[in-house]
Amino acid sequence: MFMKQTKVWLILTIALSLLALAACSKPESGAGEPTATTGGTAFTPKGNEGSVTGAVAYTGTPPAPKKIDTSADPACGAKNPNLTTEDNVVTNGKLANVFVYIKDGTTADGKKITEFTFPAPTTSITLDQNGCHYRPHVLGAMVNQDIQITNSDPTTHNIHFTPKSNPDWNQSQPNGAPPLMHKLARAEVLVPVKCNQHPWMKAYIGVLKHPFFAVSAEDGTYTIKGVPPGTYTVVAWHEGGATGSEQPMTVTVPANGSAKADFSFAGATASAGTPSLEMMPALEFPMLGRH
Ligand SMILES: [Cu+2]
Repeated sequence: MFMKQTKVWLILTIALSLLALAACSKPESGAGEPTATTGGTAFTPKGNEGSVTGAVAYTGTPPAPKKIDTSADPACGAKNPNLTTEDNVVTNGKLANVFVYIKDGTTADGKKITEFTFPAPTTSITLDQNGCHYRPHVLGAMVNQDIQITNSDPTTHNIHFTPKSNPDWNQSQPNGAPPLMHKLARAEVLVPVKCNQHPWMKAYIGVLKHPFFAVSAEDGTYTIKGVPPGTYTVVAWHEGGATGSEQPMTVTVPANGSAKADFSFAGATASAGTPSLEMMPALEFPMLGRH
């Protein structure tokens, strides 16, 4: 009799524990809530961080930027009569708008860089619609970082994020409307952004769980700061074709030092790497991401 009761209580206790576990592991319904702090170890700088730096070259003759026909919206032509395509911004053989980021690797003390967690920055990044094109054309954001979208034009834009791992999102923003805010809960390189009013408008946002990314400037240079010493795969992404092209490179960042990673692109495809078919959910762990 006593044994029987104990058994019943035992079964009940196990059942209740399982129920409690199930409740805890339910996906969060509060979209946009910070997810960067779940799982993994919080990254703590040790004061010996270094950097990855380099320049992105464009070999050969880049295709000349094409003039964009803005006649569909006279306000665009009036404000920006010489609007041109921005897929290859080349100055003296250097390529701008290349998104360079740490995709993978291990710190000097043997920890996977992808297993650290980082809080989303409290500062927002801004994507401006100005002269009927996006400024900047390529930008990076951290998971759950606020992206502020401003309209500096005397016309209506309808910004449209078209991600693969994050929800589709679009908003109309008339002239003079307050900034829109948006954020992406999952890592994705890169999220294409378009405008439903002006089909030529394009921007790309690289979204990562860590802050180790940069975009090449007009002189092709970039610097990724605050990188813990270690050996990493650094990837340079440049738009073109359906999903852009990627070039990986292995670098070792010394303590308090700098690793150099120069890249070179040519034409529509990368000269060293191969065109990438994956719009990679970099550093994205679907199972963890659901929590
Ligand atoms: Cu627009």
